[in-house]
Amino acid sequence: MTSDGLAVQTSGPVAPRGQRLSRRARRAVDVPDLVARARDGEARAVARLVSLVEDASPVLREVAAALAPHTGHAQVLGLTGSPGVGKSTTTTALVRALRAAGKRVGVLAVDPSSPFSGGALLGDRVRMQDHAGDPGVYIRSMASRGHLGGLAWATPQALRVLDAAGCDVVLVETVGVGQSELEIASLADTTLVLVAPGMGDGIQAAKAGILEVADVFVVNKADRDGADSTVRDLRYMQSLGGRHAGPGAWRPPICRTVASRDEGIDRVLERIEEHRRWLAETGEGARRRAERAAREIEAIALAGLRARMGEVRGSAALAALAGEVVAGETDPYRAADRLLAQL
Ligand SMILES: Nc1nc2c(ncn2[C@@H]2O[C@H](COP(=O)(O)OP(=O)(O)O)[C@@H](O)[C@H]2O)c(=O)[nH]1
Ligand SMILES: [Mg+2]
Repeated sequence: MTSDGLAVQTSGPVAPRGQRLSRRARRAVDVPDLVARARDGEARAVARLVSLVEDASPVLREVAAALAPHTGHAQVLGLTGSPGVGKSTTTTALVRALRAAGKRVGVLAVDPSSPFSGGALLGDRVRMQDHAGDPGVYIRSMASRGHLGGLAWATPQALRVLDAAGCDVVLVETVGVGQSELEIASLADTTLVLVAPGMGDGIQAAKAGILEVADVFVVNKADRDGADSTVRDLRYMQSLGGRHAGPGAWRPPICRTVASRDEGIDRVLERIEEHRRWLAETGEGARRRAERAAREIEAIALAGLRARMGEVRGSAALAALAGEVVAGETDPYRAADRLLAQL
């Protein structure tokens, strides 16, 4: 927290996970009060709730239940792309424009690649100070701390907090490294894929399947040489088809921006608005949200299953099954079925 109460927090690199957890666990939490204060726009309460869900606090379930009735309002925008392409700069510019339009905005900066090095996050944080003191903006940097399914697990929960706190738009920035952009695409209503000239991004994009996740392409750093050929590369790859082929399909527009000078940002917002309307008119928006919820349930169920498997490990029941397999009395598949049936 900054002294003015803005929810700028960099978690993860600050203290080891265990330490944070135990310190928090010792403090009693009045969840209904916290949620009420968050809904009143109290940044401190919002930050606390995000910490609770991020740390998988014992009150996580109570928090999730208390938030549920207040969610479903926020428009979620994902920004992804290679490091250095200008995601944070674009996020800042978008926040500025959205604030000018009177929207309440949340930002989640997720860095799944570096749980311990705070460098990039700190850079984000400093830039985001542009918005320090503005009570209509919540900003949160999250590190996934390397635990299994970190991004998949914590980010949707943090999104719920910002949604329930009354954000009209939540921007989620994540480094485009393989799996994470797929995760972010499933989180977001609209996914912006950023590329920049001279980074070989066009080709990389095709390889990483980025074409599939983009709803809007942003060619940032359009002040640099090569922007035209980057746009051409993207157009060419689009012409090769994919999920965007066919009548009524959404064809991701390509926008040019100079985010560091706020150029082209209004166009990007117009395209996002067009996509929002398309999502509503075609029912694709509802479908995406349902899929998002299904994946979330799946992830939580899997985590539960994994935890129970942990309890089974070393148990007499498992030892007995292992004995049967060793003795040739059963095979490992049937043994696993029996184990699952017991869970
Ligand atoms: N020339 C130019 N530089 C930019 C532009 N947008 C961002 N940058 C710079 O590119 C660098 C990386 O930007 P950043 O937003 O941190 O990228 P991120 O890693 O994708 O979040 C910073 O030094 C920015 O100032 C732009 O439109 N033009
Ligand atoms: Mg960044």
